[in-house]
Amino acid sequence: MKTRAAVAFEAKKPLEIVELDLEGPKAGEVLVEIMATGICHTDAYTLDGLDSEGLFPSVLGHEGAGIVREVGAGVTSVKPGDHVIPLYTPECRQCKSCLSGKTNLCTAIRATQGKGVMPDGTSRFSYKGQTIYHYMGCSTFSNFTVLPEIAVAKIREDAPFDKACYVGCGVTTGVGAVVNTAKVQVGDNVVVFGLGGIGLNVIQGAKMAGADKIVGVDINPAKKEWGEKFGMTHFVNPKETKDVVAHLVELTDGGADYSFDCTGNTDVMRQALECCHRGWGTSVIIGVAEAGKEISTRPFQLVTGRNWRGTAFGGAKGRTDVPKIVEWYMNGKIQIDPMITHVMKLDQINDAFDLMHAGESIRSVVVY
Ligand code: NAD
Ligand code: AHE
Ligand code: ZN
Repeated sequence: MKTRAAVAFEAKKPLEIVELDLEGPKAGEVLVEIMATGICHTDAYTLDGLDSEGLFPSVLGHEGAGIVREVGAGVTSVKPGDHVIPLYTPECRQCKSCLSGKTNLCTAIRATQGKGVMPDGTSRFSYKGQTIYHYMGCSTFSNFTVLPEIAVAKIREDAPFDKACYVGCGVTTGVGAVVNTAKVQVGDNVVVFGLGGIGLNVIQGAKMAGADKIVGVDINPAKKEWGEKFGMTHFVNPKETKDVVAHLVELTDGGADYSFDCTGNTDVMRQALECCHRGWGTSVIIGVAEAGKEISTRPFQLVTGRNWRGTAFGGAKGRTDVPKIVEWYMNGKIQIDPMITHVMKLDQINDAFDLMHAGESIRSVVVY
């Protein structure tokens, strides 16, 4: 079949809207009509050529929602007409990682996913006979896409696609980092670096968990008002603060119980660790750093009890947890609507990247 898609033909070049050829689903795969997709900073990072796994030409996008239109042989968990969210972190429930109960990082198809192909080693997308690669196993910047069955979460049918798509990455990552990874407790003090599409979800997760102080840190002063909408109690602008770490330690009465990096900047990651409380504070890295970057700190920071860890997709097990997060949204436990600042058609998708880089959007959503 044909599908309209925004294709990343080369790094650092705008996406091009073209008609691609799309092969139907093979065994264990499903064809999904994407109804809406968010644009996450990770898409921009890959398009900017900063991802060591980045492949071109490819169809980016990993934050979508849509409807199953066709299933391949052997598919049993979903059927045509089901509403689903594509999962860049699948859940096979059979691999060592899934069975461990210790991680959400299913390994069933990770190797082929990183190579931009389906589990059988081939791509379903092509353009004028040339292979176009999949991205993070999702490729939601295409109106139709093919996904392995284990990489779709079935959601309730009354959830609006233009909001539910955000659960495909940003909402789950931010809220999940708080509830699944850090397991923030009532009364904890939390510091969040980077108040974008992820950081604001960390803030709303921390508020939901009953955190006491929720300190937001951002170099963009406009983010103060944004943080306050979701439960931030204090705002720090590093550009106006002499010693950010010392200031945060003082604000949190000795240091954060939990801090979160949502910037992808390795210098910020160090500050996030070092503002944690001596003896127990834990810093969670969410931000994705550009290829070649490394984190550093004095080992003394760890010797004296600070913990450094990271999280992907908020530690969420996709097929199990994503439908629950959609429920939380539908029941009013978490907010999504105010964070979706821009809604556009596919042919305007490059504007979404410009808005993100200019710090003018929280989330842009393309509706097909
Ligand atoms: P975004 O562009 O919406 O937000 C980034 C925010 O960080 C902006 O508000 C910006 O002003 C702020 N910022 C930038 N430099 C800063 C600095 N030096 N100090 C303080 N604040 C600073 O991006 P996003 O979509 O929220 O994504 C944030 C990061 O999380 C990206 O690196 C993205 O790739 C990553 N991410 C990771 C996961 C995961 O599973 N681990 C999932 C989604 C996104
Ligand atoms: N491909 C990059 C790493 C990118 C990365 O860390 N991706 C996160 C999700 S970001 C979503 O916006 C992730 O899930 N990581 C776990 C995984 O298995 O990819 C690189 O550095 O090579
Ligand atoms: Zn993302």
